[in-house]
Amino acid sequence: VTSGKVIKCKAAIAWEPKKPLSIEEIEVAPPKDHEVRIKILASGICRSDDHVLEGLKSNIKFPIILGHEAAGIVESVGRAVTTVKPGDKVIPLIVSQCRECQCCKHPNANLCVKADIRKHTGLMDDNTSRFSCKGKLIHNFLDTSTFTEYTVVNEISVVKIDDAAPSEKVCLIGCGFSTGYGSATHTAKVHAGSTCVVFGLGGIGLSAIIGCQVAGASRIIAVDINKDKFPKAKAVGATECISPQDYTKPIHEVITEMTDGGADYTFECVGITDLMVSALKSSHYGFGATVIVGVAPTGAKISLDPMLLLTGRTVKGAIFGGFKGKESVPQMVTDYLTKKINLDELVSHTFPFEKINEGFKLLRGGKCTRTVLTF
Ligand code: CND
Ligand code: ZN
Repeated sequence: VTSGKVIKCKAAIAWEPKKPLSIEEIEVAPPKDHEVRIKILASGICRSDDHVLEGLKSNIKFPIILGHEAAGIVESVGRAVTTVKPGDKVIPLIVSQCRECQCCKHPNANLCVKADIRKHTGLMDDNTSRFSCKGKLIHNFLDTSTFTEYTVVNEISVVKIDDAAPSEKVCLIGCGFSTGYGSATHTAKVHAGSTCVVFGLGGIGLSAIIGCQVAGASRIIAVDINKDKFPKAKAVGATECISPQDYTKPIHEVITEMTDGGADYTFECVGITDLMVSALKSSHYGFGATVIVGVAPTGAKISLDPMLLLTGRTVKGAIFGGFKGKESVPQMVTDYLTKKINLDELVSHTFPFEKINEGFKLLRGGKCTRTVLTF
C-alpha cells in the first residue's frame, strides 16, 4: 500500500527553458486534506506545454513538471475529499471548479476564482509543492502536471469519468479536444448552415473543425501554412483547405472573397496576435464572430481598428472551450463511448512515456496532430 507514504517514481522535469526534458526519479508527497494523488495512465502533448518549454511564458516558474492533458487512476485521497476515491478513473482539470466562487456560480463562466488560472504560482494552496527531485522543489503546471507517473491535484481540479473509457484516447478531453470542440459548440455557438474558418490545424484546430461540423456548419475553411495538415483536416470535416503562402493578398482578403463578404465564425487556433486580427477581419460585417483560442507569448498585444467591432463583429476568447470541467468532461467521455463524438483521428502517435522528447520534436517539426504518451 502506497497511501499516506511518499511515492518515488519517474517524471519528466523541465529544469530550464529550451532544454530537452529529463526523466528523473522524483518524490511525490501524499495528498493533503483537499488533495488527490493520481497514477497517470496517458498524457497528450499540447502546444501549451511547448510554449513554456520554449520560454514564451515568462511568468511560469522552473523547474517544472509540464503536461496537462491526461487520464489516470486515483491512488489515494486526502481526508476531506468526497467526490473521488482510490481506484476511480479520472481526468485532471485545467479549469478547476470550486462551485462556490462568482465564476463557478455564473452560468456563462468556466474559470474558477479560487484556482485563478492567471496566477501561475506552480504551488498547491498552502504554497508548497508535492514534487521534489534531488532535494529541489519542482513546480506544477496548470494545477495538473501530468508528465509524471504520479501527480497530486486539488479535488476541485479533478473529475471522475467512466471506468470503461480508454485513457490513451479520452486523455485528449483533458485539453485539446474540449478546447477546440467547445470553442465552436459552446463559446461561438456555431449555427447550422453557417460558414466557419479555422486557422491552425493542430489538435486544437482539428477539434474546432469537429465542433463546427457537429453544429451543422455547411462550409468549414481550414487554414494552415503547413499543407501536410490538410488531409487530416478534411478527414474530420473541413470542406476546403488553404495556405496563406499560396496567395500574394492578405489571407483575410482571400477569405472575404471566398465567402461573399466574410465568415459567420472564425477561430484562431495558433497563438499569433496578427493572425487573431486576420481572423477578425475574415469575419462578416454586421454579424461575424471570432474566437481566440491560441495562446500568445506573455506580454503580446493585439492592435486593431475599432471600426471592425463598431460595425457589428465580436471577439471572444475561451480557455477549455468555455466548458465547466466537472460537468462537461464526464459528459464528453460518455459521448465518446456512445460514439456521439469521435476523437480517434486526433491521435497521430502513441509513445511510451520515456520517448517524450521525440514527441516534442514531432510537434515542433509539424509532423503530428497529437502525440499521446502512455505509462
Ligand atoms: P499545434 O502546434 O499542434 O498546431 C498549430 C498549427 O498552427 C500548426 O499546424 C501550424 O502549422 C499552424 N500555424 C502556424 N503558423 C500559422 C499561420 N501563420 N497561419 C496558419 N497556421 C499556422 O498546436 P495545438 O493545436 O496544440 O495548439 C494551438 C494553440 O492553442 C497553441 O497556441 C496552444 O497553446 C493553444 C491552446 C489553447 C488552449 C485554450 O484553452 N484556449 C488550450 N490548449 C492549447
Ligand atoms: Zn492544452
